[in-house]
Amino acid sequence: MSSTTLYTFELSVWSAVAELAVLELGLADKVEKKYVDLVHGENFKPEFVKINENATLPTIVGPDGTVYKNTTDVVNYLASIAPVKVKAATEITALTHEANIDPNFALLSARNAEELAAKSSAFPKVFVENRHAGITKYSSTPEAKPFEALYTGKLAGSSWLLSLYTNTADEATKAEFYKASQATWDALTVFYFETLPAKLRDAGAGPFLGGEKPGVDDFHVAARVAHLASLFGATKSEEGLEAFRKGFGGKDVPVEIVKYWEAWTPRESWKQVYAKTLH
Ligand SMILES: N[C@@H](CCC(=O)N[C@@H](CS)C(=O)NCC(=O)O)C(=O)O
Ligand SMILES: *[C@@H]1O[C@H](CO)[C@@H](O)[C@H](O)[C@H]1NC(C)=O
Ligand SMILES: *[C@@H]1O[C@H](CO)[C@@H](O)[C@H](O)[C@H]1NC(C)=O
Repeated sequence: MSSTTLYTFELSVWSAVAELAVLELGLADKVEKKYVDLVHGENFKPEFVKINENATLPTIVGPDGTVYKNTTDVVNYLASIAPVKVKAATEITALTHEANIDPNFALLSARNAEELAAKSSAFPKVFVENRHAGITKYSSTPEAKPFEALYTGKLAGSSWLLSLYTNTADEATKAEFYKASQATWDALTVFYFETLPAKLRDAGAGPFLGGEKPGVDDFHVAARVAHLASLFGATKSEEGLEAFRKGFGGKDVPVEIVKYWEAWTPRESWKQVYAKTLH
């Protein structure tokens, strides 16, 4: 192996972190991208699970065969080989990955029956169904045998989601799901209205956490703000801030977030990564 391979997907929030990093760090010529269709559960193909036993994107296989299996490791590795030097990760990177603000759970979350019904006739339903079909298919192959624990866990999770999304879950299961969803949105509200604005203020003149140009923290944070806007229905960058305001019930968007959005959206990297749609 001689090149660096990035396993990625165009609708994946965490893959977008790696894709922004590749472009901002001047690595586009050095990194070969391979697409893994998460919407159809292709990340659960045993061939991919052999590479990353967590079956997640982004994943990088370096020239010496070393595998970087989570977003933090992937981006830190990219920064370490880049011709362009940027500010290294701080605790902000870890904050963006806290389990209580998981963006992929936020996508599927529903705080009440109305929200669940709405999502059950939209993209989240398609994702839940196809992903479940993918896990079911790949888990039953002989090649899946060595990874039984992964498949058993993923199948349990996806069966639970499917029961909610096909309205076959019992009342207690639904109530628990609504509660978990509410907790995630409460935590997201704190993150976007308090934690992140405070970190941006502490960063000084900015406009990025990394200073005049984006640093490692900024790749993680940028993908999260883009993803949040998409959860609120924005597909284009121009719609992002209004979607953000409406999505949080009409509360003014913190000025730090407005400035941050305005600093990112004109950049070439952002325009390329979000060319088709915010995600
Ligand atoms: N902690 C992991 C999370 C990565 C992750 O969950 N990625 C999503 C895509 S944004 C994924 O691969 N999901 C696979 C699935 O459908 O379970 C990281 O930081 O890389
Ligand atoms: C794999 O997933 C487990 C459980 O979520 C997590 O603790 C572990 O850190 C993950 N591995 C990597 C390389 O991120
Ligand atoms: C990423 O993977 C590394 C190596 O397996 C692990 O030490 C680290 O805890 C993981 N980080 C996250 C945020 O999952």
